[in-house]
Amino acid sequence: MSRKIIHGRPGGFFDEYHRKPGNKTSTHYCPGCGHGILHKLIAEAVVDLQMKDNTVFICPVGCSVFGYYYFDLASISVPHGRAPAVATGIVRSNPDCCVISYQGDGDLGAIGFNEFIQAANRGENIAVFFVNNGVYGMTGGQLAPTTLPGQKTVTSPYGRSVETEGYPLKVCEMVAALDSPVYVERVALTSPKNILAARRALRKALTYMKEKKGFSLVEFLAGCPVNLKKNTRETDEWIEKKMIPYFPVRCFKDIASERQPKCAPVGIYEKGKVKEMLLATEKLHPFNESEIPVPDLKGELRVKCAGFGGQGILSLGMLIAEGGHLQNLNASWLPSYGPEMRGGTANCSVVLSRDSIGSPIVKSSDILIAMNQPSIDRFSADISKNGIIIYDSVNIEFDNKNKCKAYSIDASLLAKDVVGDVRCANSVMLGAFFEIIKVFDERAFINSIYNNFQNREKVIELNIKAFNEGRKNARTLLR
Ligand SMILES: Cc1ncc(C[n+]2csc(CCOP(=O)(O)OP(=O)(O)O)c2C)c(N)n1
Ligand code: SF4
Repeated sequence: MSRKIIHGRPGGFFDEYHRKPGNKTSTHYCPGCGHGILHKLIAEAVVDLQMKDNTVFICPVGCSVFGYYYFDLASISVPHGRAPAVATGIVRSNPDCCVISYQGDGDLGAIGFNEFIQAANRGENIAVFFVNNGVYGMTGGQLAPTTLPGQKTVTSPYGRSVETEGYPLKVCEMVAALDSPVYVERVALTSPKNILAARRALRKALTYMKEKKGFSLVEFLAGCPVNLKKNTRETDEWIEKKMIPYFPVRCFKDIASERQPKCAPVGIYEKGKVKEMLLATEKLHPFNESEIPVPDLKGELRVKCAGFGGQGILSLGMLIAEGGHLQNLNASWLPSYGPEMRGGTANCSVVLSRDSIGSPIVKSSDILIAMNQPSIDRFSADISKNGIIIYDSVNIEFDNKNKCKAYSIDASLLAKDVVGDVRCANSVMLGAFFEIIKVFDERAFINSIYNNFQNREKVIELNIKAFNEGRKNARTLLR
């Protein structure tokens, strides 16, 4: 069999590495590094397979972080471990794109394992090229999930102990056990024979991706001579004698011929349709939102709602956000989850604006709605100049040291005694907020209550009652 010997650089590389500082003709990789060999195989393949113009190369964090110096491809740099998540975004929004998720063993096997395995399990139409050199190369040779038992690294100076660090992660074996992936192969970047096998494997993965057959993984056993403290020949020997017995080079799965090309996901991007889906109860709205005017709101209104988990703090934020949205404002709602949800404090940030919203995070709030003591203690200091605090008098003693505008609402009391359900205290606060802010239209907030408590007529009725009680209570304070 005759093979073309390429002199010079393959077409998938730039002729000159103009993006690279200093020397423009050689890569930054150490001699004998597996990344250099693999880069060359990719650069040849994308041209031979006529994929150069629609391939995105994802540069991970690790020694290959500067892949974009070399590849004359669309490229994108991503945070450590996030390549498959970004690749998913690219290929979902542009299904004709081919995306190479290029990752080291620290990147894929440690910090990014979840992104990786979920993308594999979803069967995304991407090719993952996994460079297993047994260490964290870039950061100085720390132990990686694939470091061999007994292998010394800077963080395992006595050798990897399977007692404490467990056994090396066999990524191909794990992925091959999933139903979605179509092709899984492990190869080694050592002898010419092995490199030719690697060349075939990566071309197969690229071809399947081009044919939209789904998820492919090729694991490349690669050398990192610097961190192994070996020369290049010794490194190849080490891979063949030590790594391959543990990580056998073979094809684990190749079922692309059984699969139909993946169809582009059907997205619903038309605004009216999205709204229709989100507001499934629109029919129930008592008010036609198109008749409700956009409120005269100057700049952004930044609201923080805070209280105990269980007080309906996140729904309160949602009611406000949706109330604004139903008046054609831009609205963001950002909940703070976590252990706070289990009996501790819960909070969420809401931003409303006629213009686009800069950040959904509310640090300095214009309005703080506080429903328990820890919340007012924690957030009252962050109130903006001229900001307003609305708090539940039943649960809070507020020492208004900064003399800001503060309204004490008997929310829990009114909810319990007048409305008949203490869980409606959040809607009492909603009514107080509405009355104090004075820029919104009542109809939008009523619609918001309908949307949030979909079809539960009794609950809607109680919450509207609570809303009106909150308004009444606030009016007595505003007189
Ligand atoms: C979020 C995050 N965590 C950790 C790091 C530090 N970091 C940079 S490269 C790297 C390890 C790279 O190892 P690997 O993925 O195996 O790639 P190699 O350098 O061996 O090719 C780490 C931990 C980082 N940059 N970002
Ligand atoms: S440190 Fe290792 S992985 Fe990084 S460039 Fe050098 S040989 Fe390659």
